[in-house]
Amino acid sequence: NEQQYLDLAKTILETGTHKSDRTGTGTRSLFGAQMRFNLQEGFPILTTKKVFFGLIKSELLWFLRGDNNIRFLLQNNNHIWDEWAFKNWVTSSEYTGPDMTDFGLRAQSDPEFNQIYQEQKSLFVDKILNDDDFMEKFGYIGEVYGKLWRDWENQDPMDQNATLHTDQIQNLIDGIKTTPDSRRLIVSAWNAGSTPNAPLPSCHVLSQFYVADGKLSAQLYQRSADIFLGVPFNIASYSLLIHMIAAQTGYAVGDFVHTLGDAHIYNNHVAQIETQLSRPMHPLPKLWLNPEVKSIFDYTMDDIKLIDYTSEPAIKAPVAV
Ligand code: THF
Repeated sequence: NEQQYLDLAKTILETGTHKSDRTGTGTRSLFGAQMRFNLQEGFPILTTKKVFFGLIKSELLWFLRGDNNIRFLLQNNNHIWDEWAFKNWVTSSEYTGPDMTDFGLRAQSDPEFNQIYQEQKSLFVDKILNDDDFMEKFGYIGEVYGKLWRDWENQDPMDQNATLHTDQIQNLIDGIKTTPDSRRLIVSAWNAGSTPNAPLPSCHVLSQFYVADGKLSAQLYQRSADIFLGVPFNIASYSLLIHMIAAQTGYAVGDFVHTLGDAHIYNNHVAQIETQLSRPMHPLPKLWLNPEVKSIFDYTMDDIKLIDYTSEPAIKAPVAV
């Protein structure tokens, strides 16, 4: 439950190594940690701060569509991936607007720049929503999650001229139904040939599903874990995925095991997490899934609901780009 998250955050604050990072923000970091959430005890969304479940739903539905273009997210008012597509745009030769070098860092320290940046970003968002050619070219976030989950492409080792297309989610569902004891119920979001060139290579790299005692569990290996902003989303997202797959394969829900590689708290999230650590927890909500939905790929926003979610207020923090 939530206490494990709070304990981990406290351990990183107290014992984490001061470590610089790609974004130039600076972190306290610890390598290797694990949390285990028993999904029978309630739905593990944090209650010590408000976590926006609508954003988690639309992001997961976006992955399940096999969609790697942010337009769907924008149509659902979800802006958590904007920065990555925006980065592609402003570093392309077609961009002729004001200089956006290091926009993530500069937006935090320079209010004048931040205004120009916000303007450019909202122009960008409008264009992704309304211009199909622009969307095709600059809404794409690379060979990560959705694309790899639903349509992993590789050359057929038996036939040089053929390309294989693999739907890992369909294979996972079929595998759970036909061979629940299998130790190969794996979904990979890391294609060594292409993923490292994405604007942001997948953070949740690999998950394994497991069936025992009539319950479906899953473990995620996450290579890089932004404890304050990302991890609360990742916990809820994978727990929701387990619920959905369990519903589609006829199992009850078991555990979500969350294994972290570089588990870090950004220096500009320290005050926020300290506030959070001082707050009380609330009882966990329950998840409702529409029982009429007969395929993992048919869920819509309205088919997924949290019941009785009460939490402490949201806490704002800048996302490192
Ligand atoms: N980049 C970084 N630095 N951390 C991440 O966790 C992360 N992600 C995804 C891609 N890049 C990342 C995006 N996931 C928020 C939450 C999840 C994200 C990105 C941002 C966020 O800012 N959440 C706010 C609310 C935002 C809003 O209302 O629009 C929050 O308070 O929770 C790891 O998957």
